[in-house]
Amino acid sequence: MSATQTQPIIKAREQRFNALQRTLVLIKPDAVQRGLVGQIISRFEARGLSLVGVKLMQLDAQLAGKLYEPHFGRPFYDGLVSYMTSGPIVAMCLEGVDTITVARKMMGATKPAEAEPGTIRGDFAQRVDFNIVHGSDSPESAARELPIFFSQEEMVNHDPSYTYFL
Ligand code: IDP
Ligand code: MG
Repeated sequence: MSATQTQPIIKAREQRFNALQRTLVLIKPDAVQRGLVGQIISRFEARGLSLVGVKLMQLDAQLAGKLYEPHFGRPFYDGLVSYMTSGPIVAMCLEGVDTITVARKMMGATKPAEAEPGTIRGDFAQRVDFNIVHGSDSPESAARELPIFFSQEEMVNHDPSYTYFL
């Protein structure tokens, strides 16, 4: 039997996984400043979530306010907007199976003191007001948040070969 005959037919990614989901993940200004971008992206790549959009950008108060609109009026809101506009961030659109839940679990609890070791916040952060990453918390949030950061054209459909094994 030739090698090619032992290979199962590789169907399109959407056919292999019937529940592909996209989410927004942000690497916040403190993490960019601390040089953690590569390590954070590596974790998502290693988990098999595919990067379909990525950009470095500087948020202004209007854009940060749009992202955190649900938190408007909270005591930490003004500080949160200052934090998010204090330097560049890296915005990512990640795609995979159950991506929203997987990315949130990988990030760990909002308060880093409660985040398990092995999670991004549990390994790299100490304070809730500098908790280094953002991830959409539900399909509804992802649908609201992704267009704030990415146009349709900026999210690139592709099929990384390694996902064949995941
Ligand atoms: P999440 O980022 O884990 O989804 P949320 O409750 O949605 O957490 O809060 C949004 C962001 O607001 C947090 O990631 C953190 O940066 C900030 N934040 C939340 N609670 C506090 C607080 O008590 N003090 C300061 N900042 C906070
Ligand atoms: Mg949230």
